[in-house]
Amino acid sequence: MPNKNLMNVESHILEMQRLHPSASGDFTSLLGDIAFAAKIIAREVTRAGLVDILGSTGASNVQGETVQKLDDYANAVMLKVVGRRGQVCLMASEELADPVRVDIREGSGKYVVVFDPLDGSSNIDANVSIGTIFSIYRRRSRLAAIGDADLLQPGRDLVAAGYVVYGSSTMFVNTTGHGVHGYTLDPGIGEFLLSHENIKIPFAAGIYSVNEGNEPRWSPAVREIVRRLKYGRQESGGMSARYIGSLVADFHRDLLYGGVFLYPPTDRAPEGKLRLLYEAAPLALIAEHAGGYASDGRGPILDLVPREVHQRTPLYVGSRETVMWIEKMLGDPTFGDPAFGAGD
Ligand code: P6P
Repeated sequence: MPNKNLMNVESHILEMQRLHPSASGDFTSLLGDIAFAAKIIAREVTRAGLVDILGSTGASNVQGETVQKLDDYANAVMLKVVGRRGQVCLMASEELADPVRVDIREGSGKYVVVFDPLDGSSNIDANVSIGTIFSIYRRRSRLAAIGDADLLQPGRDLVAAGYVVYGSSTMFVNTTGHGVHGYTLDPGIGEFLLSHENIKIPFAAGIYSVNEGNEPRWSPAVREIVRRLKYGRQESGGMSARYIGSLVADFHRDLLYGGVFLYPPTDRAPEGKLRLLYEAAPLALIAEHAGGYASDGRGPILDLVPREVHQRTPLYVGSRETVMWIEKMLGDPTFGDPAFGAGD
């Protein structure tokens, strides 16, 4: 095996694809395209303060959220770069109301890609880390009959998923089914170099990440769960609170250090705020392939079959022991109900 420190993302994925003798190279080149798009986005994110790209376009997206100029830019880059070589037949984006069919003049059109081009963009002006999240599914239908069956697939059927975090450095983290690996961008040579091989998330969390400003809007059970995370449970003492309000940055830290990220339902958002297809499912795949777990409070995120492209879901993701405990508590109808004591 060549010197791993000089392994860029393309060659590392190629190395892993050797495990699939029938691989055509489409998958490897698709991931290479996503890495290329990430470098272009990283360049603009890094210099956003220097050119007139900061701030809002004034428009709003399908979510009703103000679209930041960098959102627009990142979305355009992903649409233009990803699948430009015929590997992709269909794309969906947080920034687009409807999916986009890719005109396959040549190539297999074997894959479907869904993405959040720039998550956490409300933090752009404050120079807080933001990120791109993506999922790759295999097309299920004939090219002429592409539709929801190809797009609305459960996370369990993902062939790859990952994110790019634009922070103190730019890091590309993904899984193609052979472990979770992180690649750090060396701007001097414009390459993502393997820096975090085979990431494993600690079994028990030491950090909890949740917007505690929403506490008045949570159920009694969720309030009791967060209270326990803070004050300690039998198995472990209280945890540290870390919350940036940028999903990719919060998730990335919890993945590396061992933590649990929670976005529970509220009275305003009974299905939660985060989107299943291009936020929860790809991060759930990363978490599970790193030894963690992701739940919607009732069961595995990866088993959920989306009903529509922008569907939201509650999300509890991170260290396996802690997320499993949360899911168990939420499954107990008496937990957190004052009439039954604080539960457990
Ligand atoms: P809240 C950013 O807008 C985002 O979609 C995620 O990146 C982040 O985790 C979440 O919303 C933060 O939401 O309600 O805590 O501000």
